[in-house]
Amino acid sequence: MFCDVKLPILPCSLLVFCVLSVNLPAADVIAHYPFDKDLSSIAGAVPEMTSNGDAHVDASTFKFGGGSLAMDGEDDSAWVGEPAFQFHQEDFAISFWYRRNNPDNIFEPLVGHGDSTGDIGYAVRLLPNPKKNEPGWIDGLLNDGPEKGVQTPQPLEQTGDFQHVVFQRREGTLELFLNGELVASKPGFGEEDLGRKSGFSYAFAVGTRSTKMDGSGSKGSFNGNIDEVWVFNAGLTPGQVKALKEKNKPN
Ligand SMILES: [Ca+2]
Ligand SMILES: [Ca+2]
Repeated sequence: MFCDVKLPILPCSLLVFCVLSVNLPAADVIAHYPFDKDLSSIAGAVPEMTSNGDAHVDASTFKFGGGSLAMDGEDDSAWVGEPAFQFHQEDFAISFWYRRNNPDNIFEPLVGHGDSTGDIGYAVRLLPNPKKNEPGWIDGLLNDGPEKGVQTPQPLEQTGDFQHVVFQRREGTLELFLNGELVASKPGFGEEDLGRKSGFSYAFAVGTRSTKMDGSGSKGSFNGNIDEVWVFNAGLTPGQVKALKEKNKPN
């Protein structure tokens, strides 16, 4: 129970409400970036993100709590260089909302840690579909390995509405949830080490990938809005995923 955990670092009533109602294990929350006012996490002892380019918190575009992270697709991103986001063989979960600005059938990075760098990291991104009249893919993967991921078709209405995505490893199985429903899973990844490349360290980044701890090396940029980014060092139950989707929408 949250009250037994006693996390005095959670000042926001939104998080308290969410942790209470979703029954998330608060000790497993590494960060929650609501992007309501700024680039601060309201959970976990992690530093504020830094924005690159024109990326900014836009309070006018999103109803959840008052703001979201807005990016224009050209050199925009936000990142935080913090070891807590580097996983190895443990379970983890990433939860967020995204909305695209245009329906281009192109690659766009969403959220991740050191993607496109080989044996390090995890990522969720949008992939184009070679068949022009069919939707592209939402792709969650480990260590930049195409065979180490799970995919689902992008919703057709994604330029108008925010979509909720959870990508996680739970008891060694990769799982992808779209709008609260489990849409793809693949077992057998409990041994996959996400930090094997010694000497390389990467930041957790939103809207780009391959960003190093000092913010350099960023590749690609998302064109749209991202909101309510959560990172856990544990997998979530289907009920917790659904509750996050339903409850992390304050008026
Ligand atoms: Ca928000
Ligand atoms: Ca820009």
